[in-house]
Amino acid sequence: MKMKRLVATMVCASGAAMLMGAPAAQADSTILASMWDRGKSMGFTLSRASASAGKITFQVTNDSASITHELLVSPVKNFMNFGYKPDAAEARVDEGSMNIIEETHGMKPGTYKSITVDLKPGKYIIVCNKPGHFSDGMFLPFVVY
Ligand SMILES: [Cu+2]
Repeated sequence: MKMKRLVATMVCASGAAMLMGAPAAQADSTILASMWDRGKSMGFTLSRASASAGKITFQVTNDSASITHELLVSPVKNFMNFGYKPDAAEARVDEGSMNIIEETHGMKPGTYKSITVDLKPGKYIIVCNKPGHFSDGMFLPFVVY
C-alpha cells in the first residue's frame, strides 16, 4: 500500500515535469501519451492532462519492454465513481459499461499509433483495459474544457 502511494507520487512528479518541458509551439490539441510498466506498476504519462474541446490527437507510444498495452478514451460523469462494471472472468472492465469513444487496440512494446477524437467539454478517463491493467492502476483522468 505504501509502495503504491509512492509510485503515484512519482508519476505525478514526472507528469508535472513533462508539462513544464512541453514546447510552447506545440498545439494544445496534441497529447503525447506514453504507456509504461516497471516491475508490478504500470500507467500512462500524458504531456497534458486537459485540452480544449474539439479535435484532439493522442500520439501514443508503448514504452514497455515486454507488455502489450492499449489506450481507450472513455467519458465519465464523476472522477470518484466511473460507473464501470467489472468483467470478473476477464479481470478487466466490462467495455459495454465504458461508452468508449476511441481506442488504439492492443499495441506491442515499442510501437506508436495516433488516434484523433472529437471531444465535448467534460471529464474523461484514459484507460488500458488489458486484463489486470485497470486494477493495477493503469488509468488517468483527462479534462476537456
Ligand atoms: Cu496496459
